[in-house]
Amino acid sequence: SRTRIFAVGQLGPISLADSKEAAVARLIALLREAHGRGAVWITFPELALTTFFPRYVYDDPADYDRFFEEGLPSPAMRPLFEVARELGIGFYLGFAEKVVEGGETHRYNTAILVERDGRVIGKYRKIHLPGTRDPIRKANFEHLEKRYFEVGDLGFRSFGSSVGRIGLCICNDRRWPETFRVMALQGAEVFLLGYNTPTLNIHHPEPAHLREFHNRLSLESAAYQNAAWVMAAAKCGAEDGFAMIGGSAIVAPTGETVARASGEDDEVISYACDLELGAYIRRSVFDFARHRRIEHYGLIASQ
Ligand code: CDT
Repeated sequence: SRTRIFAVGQLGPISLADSKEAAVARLIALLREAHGRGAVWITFPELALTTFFPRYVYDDPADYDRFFEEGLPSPAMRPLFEVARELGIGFYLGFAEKVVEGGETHRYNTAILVERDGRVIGKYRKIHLPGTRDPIRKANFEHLEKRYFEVGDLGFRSFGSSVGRIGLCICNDRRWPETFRVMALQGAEVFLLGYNTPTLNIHHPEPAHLREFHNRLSLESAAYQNAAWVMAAAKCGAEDGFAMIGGSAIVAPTGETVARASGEDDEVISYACDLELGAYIRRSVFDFARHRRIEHYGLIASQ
């Protein structure tokens, strides 16, 4: 059988004043609970070690470098790596990455895939960066991902693992169908993603229920249209008064949400996922090779 228990570790708020060590202790508690349920893999949120700092305006890297990690594992991540390897559970972790490449410093919104034996087997740097570079001063917070991060340079990839073929992306990527299709074309059977989604849309007024609905709609359509499992982990609740939606979910390749977080605090959800279900759908109704008509899709990649 190809049934494996996957878990999602939702995080409640992380305050600006909280240490990375405290965040990692919470991640380890979630990981232990997931392991206790028999999970082989756990998905954690985007930027899981700090508050969602792109809501704040900083000018000097010296003021925002403290949110970034250098090296893999970074010193802050090391205890998480150790416990995960000891328990034999793989994980997805989102964090702010600072790296010197070719003599230049780069900063990315990054996620990694860590195998059950502790090896880093995949890395993704966020491509769809929402928000602005400069403050727009429409609310009492900003969304400055374009200020702090470069567009990811690693593409949308999928990685072979001991539990199946995994594709990873981050938050805003889930709103774009191309994200998932490119990974599905590489055989991804499970998509992992973390998110931080402010309840209030700073660009235009939007009813709060639409934020939740669009999250769910994006996850369910990605799963259904690509015949893949989706694991989506929120960081949510009010971070120093700035509210973010919860709704962490596990979605089956049928498009059905099969597990859903109930609150806006630290919470594990899990499900026994049959990877053969997705494989069957990919051999039938969504057999890409037989049914896709790529000669009519050229425009998508040309503009
Ligand atoms: N973190 C992240 O990508 N959040 C965005 C907020 C969009 S509103 C500027 C999201 O798509 O959920």
